Amino acid sequence: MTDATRRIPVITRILEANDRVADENRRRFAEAGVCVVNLVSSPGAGKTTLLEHTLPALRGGVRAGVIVGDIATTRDAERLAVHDVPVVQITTEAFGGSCHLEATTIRQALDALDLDSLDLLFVENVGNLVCPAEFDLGEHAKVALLSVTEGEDKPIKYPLAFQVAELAVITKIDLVPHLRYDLDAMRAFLEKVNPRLPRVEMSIYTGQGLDAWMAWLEEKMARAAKRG
Ligand SMILES: Nc1nc2c(ncn2[C@@H]2O[C@H](COP(=O)(O)OP(=O)(O)O)[C@@H](O)[C@H]2O)c(=O)[nH]1
Ligand SMILES: [Mg+2]
Repeated sequence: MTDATRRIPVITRILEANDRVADENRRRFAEAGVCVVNLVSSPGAGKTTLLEHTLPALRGGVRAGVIVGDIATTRDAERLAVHDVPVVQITTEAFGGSCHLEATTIRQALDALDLDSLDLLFVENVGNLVCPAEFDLGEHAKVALLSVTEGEDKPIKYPLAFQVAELAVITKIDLVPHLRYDLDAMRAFLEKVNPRLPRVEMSIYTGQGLDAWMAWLEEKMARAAKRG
């Protein structure tokens, strides 16, 4: 047996253990009536920026909270805490600098949150388009962000992130005129890896796509509430 073949059963066991805790998290979210949205992307695609603009735009008394994962620093939590919502920062440095959040890390973070007082909980995952896609946290939906500065081909290079996601947010659309970027090629690559994936093309700075994103969130929350 090679090292590589020996590693596969170990990874399977890790994922199975993760899934058990994810189911437990899912039950807790359902009991508390909170909708959980997990944002996944490469570093710098715009997850924190999107949350900075989403939190003040929430209407109808929606009570939101955020769990932020990073390898080091509490910078994102500090950026988000000014919006007067509960923010829990997880720095994975303490767990060997893990490149993703796992269901057990979320379970731990929940100790610092009053779930019953929330309607919507965002998870900003560690910046990485690979591992976060593999781990179920018990969330209602994963959202994959992809910025135009990363190139058109990332959906076919990192297909899993776009296959497990329920929405793709293409960020920094305002930068397209400054790049040699083929929007149609990116759209075709996304279509190839997941033909059913809805897409919002967004610019925080022009406001493009923000209404569509807020509408998607509202629908997701309504559906989560119905499921109970
Ligand atoms: N031009 C442009 N820049 C953006 C947009 N969204 C985010 N950014 C910039 O992208 C950089 C990284 O954003 P950040 O939210 O920290 O990314 P994160 O690592 O995914 O949380 C920041 O300098 C943001 O200002 C956008 O729509 N257009
Ligand atoms: Mg961030």
